[in-house]
Amino acid sequence: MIAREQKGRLVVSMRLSKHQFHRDLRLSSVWGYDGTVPGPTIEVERGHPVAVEWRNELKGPLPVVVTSAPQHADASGVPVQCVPGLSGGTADPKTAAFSGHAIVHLHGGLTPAVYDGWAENLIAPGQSLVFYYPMDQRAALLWYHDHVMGVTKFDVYAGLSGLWIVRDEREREIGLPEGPPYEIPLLIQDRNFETDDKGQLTGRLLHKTDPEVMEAFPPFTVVNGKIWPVLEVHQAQYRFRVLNGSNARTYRLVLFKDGRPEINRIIQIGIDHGLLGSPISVPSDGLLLASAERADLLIDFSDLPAGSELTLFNTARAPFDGSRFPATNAEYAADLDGLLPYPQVMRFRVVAGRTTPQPLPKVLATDYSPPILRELVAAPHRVIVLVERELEGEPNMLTLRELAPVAENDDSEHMKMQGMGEMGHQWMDMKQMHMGERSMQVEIPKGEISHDYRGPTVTVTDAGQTTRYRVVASHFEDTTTFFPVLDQHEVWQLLNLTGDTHPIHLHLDPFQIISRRPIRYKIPKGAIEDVTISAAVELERDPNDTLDHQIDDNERGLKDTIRVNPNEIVEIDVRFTKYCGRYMYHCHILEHEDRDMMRPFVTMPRELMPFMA
Ligand SMILES: [Cu+2]
Repeated sequence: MIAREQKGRLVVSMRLSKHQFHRDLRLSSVWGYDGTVPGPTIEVERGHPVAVEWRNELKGPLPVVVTSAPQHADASGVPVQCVPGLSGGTADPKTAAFSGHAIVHLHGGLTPAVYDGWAENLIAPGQSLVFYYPMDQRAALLWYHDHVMGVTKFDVYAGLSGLWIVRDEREREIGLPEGPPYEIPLLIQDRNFETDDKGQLTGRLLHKTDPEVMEAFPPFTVVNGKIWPVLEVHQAQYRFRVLNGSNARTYRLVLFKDGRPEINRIIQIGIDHGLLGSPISVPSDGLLLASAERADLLIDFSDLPAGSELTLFNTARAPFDGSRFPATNAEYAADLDGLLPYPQVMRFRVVAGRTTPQPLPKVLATDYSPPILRELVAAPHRVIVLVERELEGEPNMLTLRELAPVAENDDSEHMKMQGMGEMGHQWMDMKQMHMGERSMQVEIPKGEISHDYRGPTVTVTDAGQTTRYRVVASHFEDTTTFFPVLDQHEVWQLLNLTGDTHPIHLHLDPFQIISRRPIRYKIPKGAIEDVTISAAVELERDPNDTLDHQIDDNERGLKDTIRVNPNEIVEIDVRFTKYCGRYMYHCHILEHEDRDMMRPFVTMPRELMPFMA
């Protein structure tokens, strides 16, 4: 669907329809944009606004059986998530009662807040909304998907996602393939299916979790709506626009031919928000993509004889925790305990028809530069801890807990409070703290600083200096504490106190990663309450930690989703540029986002800050 050909005015209807995920599988009922899975790929031109009328013509019930199996593994020890069927679970009646409320978010879009798809602003069946997308942003692969509060995991699983490509002149100067046949989007997802009394697949979509794993990790990999597809390619260079659109699964993609990885056949030129500064190789273990991450890849098949076959494997265990797997063993990556029964993703079959690839310039993007650390020292810092709370008899609760510093009782020198800076009246105080070589300031929301606070705290110790924090917000509906000022750089620090990797996504502008470092932490027994938490975090490596905590080359660019691994702090350079209003940031594991790893922030024009009493 090319916006230009429709004068920038598009109509997309969300509809109940039928889709065949595999030629040997019966038809599945789906909810799809224009009734297709994935939805139509929308192509737009930078600087040419697009209006989309999103029509909700969905009919309930949800075309997905939702169940939580009573056991993690069956009698033979196979985890139930690795097999089709309900595995003794019963269909959840609450989800079967859905009538089809929806809301659309354009992921990666620089979109005014009213059109961003706030999770509670729903379009009921029979209603429609016209969303206006300015498209004043660089070329990139974006995607649109449902974002309804609490049930995004089911709506996206039912089929509500599609790709959105922004094009610009820089990509044309470079001479990159645009459109068929040599540019091909690959939307990777995973799905499971119900079985009948005889154990035969019915085709009906199944979202299955279990008592030990709250995320659905379905066994069948789906690319562009097809399980394990084969793509015929000419002896030519192709451009693949890859998106991980799965609910929860992280992929580590390894291209294989004749029993060996062919990592060097792939050149990566772009990430979430478009072109990198220069072409790079993908990591030697393979290309990691957590939910919502994108990669722009060139793969050259021009040297291969017709009839050659290459297979794309996934080697990432689930739930993903950042651990490595050697690319050379990708064929044998199947791992039931790692909820990866089939590492196969797709296959490429080379057919006759040779073209010589165009040489690629050494410089790709010229419109951004890496973060300048010394300029960020004085930037406002925001601290967020990722916390998992275990609950009896129900799935765990995950939260993004926003922290504010509290004064030390002993008033030690590094905690000395400072007066308000040039920030305006929004912030009452600033505090100096030291992290390694750098000295930085923490912004404290007005009214949040407390010299006499005696409750649970999170302490963060770096190079002998300790800062105490308390939680000021945990759940989505808690008060808003983040009010970023437009055009001002901020440092957001994400500290992962859980055992899994979380891809954290910010709506609106892209950001850049500054650092990724190991942490160790202690949480006393019972110290994770609904809102509060006590924890002692040190910015040093845990002796049992085997991760390298490196920043991959393909993370040094404009990102909107960043992986935060276990035992890790990730710092990102955030700057919102244009649109004011209420947006969300969240974990992009949809089961986490829905429960309750999502928080609001409000972007503000500087001149209004003094009036934010
Ligand atoms: Cu998460």
